[in-house]
Amino acid sequence: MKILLTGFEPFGGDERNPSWEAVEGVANVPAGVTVVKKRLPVVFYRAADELMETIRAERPDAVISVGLAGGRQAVTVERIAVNLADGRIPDNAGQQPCDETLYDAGENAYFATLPIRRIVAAMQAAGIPAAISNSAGLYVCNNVMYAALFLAAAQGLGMRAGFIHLPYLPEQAKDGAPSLSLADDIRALEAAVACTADIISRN
Ligand code: PCA
Repeated sequence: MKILLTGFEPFGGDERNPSWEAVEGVANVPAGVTVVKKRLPVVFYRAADELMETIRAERPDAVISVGLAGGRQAVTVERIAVNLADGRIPDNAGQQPCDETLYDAGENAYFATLPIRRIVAAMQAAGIPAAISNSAGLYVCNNVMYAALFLAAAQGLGMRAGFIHLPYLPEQAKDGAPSLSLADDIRALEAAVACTADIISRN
């Protein structure tokens, strides 16, 4: 079984992005699971294109994409991706779409096909603050989550896909903003991989 994990480069003036650091750190995965890791640019459409190319090349059974949602208190497992791009800040290529449809051929939204509730429960059982989120935002993270689900739906791939947002690292959190350690981020992702692999192996 193959699981693709993606993280992002830093953006918005931050020097670090825990998403890629945590993906890089994932090591403890169930026997029989191969993890492929890919770092994505924080650039609308380019990130999604790179993800879709990697999916075509690697043919994973599941893709778990990861990003930073600074200000959130917990690791959040996203429920839904929407067919819209709207940048609160410019991306790393200076693009700042406003109320733009991502893909004309796509549905308005897709639900994650990862076992999101079980993943949250597994993270909590590991002592990590975790919750379901009902909005992945309208920035590059939503673009990437949407692209994987759109590709899977349009091409009838059996691949499951979804997205996990991480809080700030303690070093990034200013003015009392909530944060989580990189070690906890890594354990959260390992729980997500184990849960996803378990669901796939039962089908
Ligand atoms: N977070 C941004 C994009 C890259 C990242 O790590 C987002 O939530 O859209």
